[in-house]
Amino acid sequence: MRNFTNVHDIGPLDLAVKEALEVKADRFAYSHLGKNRTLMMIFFNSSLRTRLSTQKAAMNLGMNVIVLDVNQGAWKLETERGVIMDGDKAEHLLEAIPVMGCYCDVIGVRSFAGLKDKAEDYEERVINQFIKYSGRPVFSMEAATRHPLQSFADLITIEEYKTKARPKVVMTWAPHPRALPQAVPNSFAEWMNATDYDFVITHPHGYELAPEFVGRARVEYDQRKALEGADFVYAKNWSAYADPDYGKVLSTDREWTVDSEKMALTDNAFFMHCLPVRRNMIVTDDVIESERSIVIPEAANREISAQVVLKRILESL
Ligand code: AN0
Ligand code: CP
Repeated sequence: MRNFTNVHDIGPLDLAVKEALEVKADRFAYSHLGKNRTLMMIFFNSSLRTRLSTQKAAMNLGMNVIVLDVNQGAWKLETERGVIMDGDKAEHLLEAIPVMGCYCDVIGVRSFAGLKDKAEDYEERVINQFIKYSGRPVFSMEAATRHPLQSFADLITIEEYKTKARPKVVMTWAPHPRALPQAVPNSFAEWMNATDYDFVITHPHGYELAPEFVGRARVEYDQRKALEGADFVYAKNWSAYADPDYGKVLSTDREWTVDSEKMALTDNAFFMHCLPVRRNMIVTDDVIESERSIVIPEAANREISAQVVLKRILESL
């Protein structure tokens, strides 16, 4: 595998999960694979899990790691070609990217959607420029439209906890005060659609995701109805995708918060969230603290998904 930006890059999911469980059982089995190889992680946005888990995964493989927070200490980068650079941006991405490529063997990039220009976001301009100009394998640490390391960890987690061959997985929108990208829900839907699970999406009117991500999922606007009999509840906020409201917060209705009354409608479902989560907006304290909450094991699996991806990239060098 050279680049990793979406579900298709990882190949058959059964094999990917099998490899993940092997890595998890012995995470130092490939500790020579990354010897004298350098991972560079570039963050245009904040992170806790992705930063720590990806660095840990690289260390498990014996890699050296360089982390750059572009907004803390690096020159401000221009991303548009043709701009007369007489403003506050001292360097262009078109020089910065190949320079970064000189100092490493693999590049991870986090660059969220700007949520202003849908076409620009959905063309994935930033990560695609890294792929084009860095000369190195590139993987997404959450790009504008997808967060595949998260979705892969989510899949591993569901496979570990499921008790039915074909569980019912419900992704529910939940309220949040700020406008968030669609990357996590898009990506989760993309990965769930590549399984044979019973997959349902529920959200208020106006929060429809792009049809290419909704795919074969059933969309149910009544959250309570959607949750009936669920085996996994995957909560997430996202901003509107549809025009003319792209990137907007249309509702902060706490009627959509996941609470114990909603969880009681499920088949004793596990509660999942990618984190960071706003308590008592997305989910109540009692649900996230309950025995059925698997948000911590889910986060722990981020190390594993990152390690499988890095392992495969290293194997292809
Ligand atoms: C980000 C998002 O929703 O895409 C990152 C989640 C992993 N969340 C926030 O900005 C709160
Ligand atoms: N879930 C996730 O990607 O978390 P961070 O934003 O903290 O990396």
